[in-house]
Amino acid sequence: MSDNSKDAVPRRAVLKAGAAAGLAALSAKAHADDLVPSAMREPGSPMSTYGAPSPHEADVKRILTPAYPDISPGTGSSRTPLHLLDGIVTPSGLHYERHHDGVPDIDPAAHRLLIHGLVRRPIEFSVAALARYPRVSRLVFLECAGNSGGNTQPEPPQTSAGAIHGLLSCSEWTGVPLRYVLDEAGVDSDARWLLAEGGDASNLGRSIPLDAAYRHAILALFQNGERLRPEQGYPLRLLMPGFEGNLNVKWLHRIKLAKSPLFTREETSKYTELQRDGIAREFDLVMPAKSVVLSPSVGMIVPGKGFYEISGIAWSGYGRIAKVEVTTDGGRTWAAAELADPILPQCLTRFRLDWNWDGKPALLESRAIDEFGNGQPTRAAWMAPFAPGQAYHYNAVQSWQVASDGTVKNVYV
Ligand SMILES: Nc1nc2c(c(=O)[nH]1)N[C@H]1C(S)=C(S)[C@@H](COP(=O)(O)O)O[C@H]1N2
Ligand SMILES: [Mo]
Repeated sequence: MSDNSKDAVPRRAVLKAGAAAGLAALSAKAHADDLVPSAMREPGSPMSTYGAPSPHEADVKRILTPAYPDISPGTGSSRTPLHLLDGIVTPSGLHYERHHDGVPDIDPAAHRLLIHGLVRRPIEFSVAALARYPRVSRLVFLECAGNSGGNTQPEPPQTSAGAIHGLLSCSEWTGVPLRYVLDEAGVDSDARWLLAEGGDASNLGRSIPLDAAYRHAILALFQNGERLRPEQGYPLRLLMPGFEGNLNVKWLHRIKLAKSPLFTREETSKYTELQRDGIAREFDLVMPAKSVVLSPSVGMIVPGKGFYEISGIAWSGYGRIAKVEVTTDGGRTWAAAELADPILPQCLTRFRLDWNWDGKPALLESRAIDEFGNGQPTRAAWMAPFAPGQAYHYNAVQSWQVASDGTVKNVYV
């Protein structure tokens, strides 16, 4: 930890202080009964075939934001409650969802993946045939291009960190490198792009540069050790680590090799970035470096001065996170946060910093830098080139204002 912040404190000082005021001294007249809680007196529940979270954690759930609840209930998204989780892995049941026309019910025995277009021999794979190829596993984040777009609105949304930044999750994905099946089909030398199309009612299709797909794409069959969840594309999805969520086509059923992009609906009417000069950025596909403090964040109350751990996540579509700096005084001083292992490319990285709050108003921010030097702009700098309403790929620094009563607000600085 760098010590250029007046607030940086050695961890052992935190531990010595009992971390927080929460450690009540044991009453001298503690009755013997108190040492044998009721759960120690009766047998517990039996085993279950598939476990579920504790009923005491029922508030830890996705934040639903349907786009058109009446006319198209399957269109919209749900967000991961990032602020209620720790570590870097998103439990599968809390992975964010973004569906353009609902979750299809697909029988894996009937599902096929077609590879065609500029190939020597078009092939159709069953899921079982695909599953016989060698597999790889990668722990990577998935982020919707529209994530954090709420912070482009004129007034800062006073909703939880998950509600603002939770179109973001991280899983271990296991599947077959796309290049194995492309090599089976024999890609023509003049192919430069591929179209990936989903087998859902939205007909979602995206053009992807062949070079990047050949090197990085995975035909994902498993998520966090089990088969994909239906919401995440069961039985087969394309995984493009670090690329905007939309390219990670779910319920994948077709890949067509082509010379140029196909200019599908999703990459023309949406997922382009209109600038003030009238020019739209197209095929801006990699998610930029970003970070957010999750604890404390809006909705939490910092219960008085003393020792706290500031904690959050950082990520970059380009590679590994190299550094995260945190300020508690609105940018006058910055301290390097501790980065928790593992630090993987295109993966969430957990950062932590000990903080001794003096009880005065504090302005908390984090800024991440990845291994290639990509960082985060201020909100004003991020907003400058874009036309009003454009909110894709927002990666500006997030500012949280902690008031002296411990309440936390989202602020633009
Ligand atoms: N077939 C299909 N693929 C899709 C989508 C979709 O609606 N249909 N949504 C896309 C978008 S916009 C995102 S952000 C991610 C979301 O993946 P998730 O629902 O597993 O989080 O899937 C992408 N792939
Ligand atoms: Mo998305």
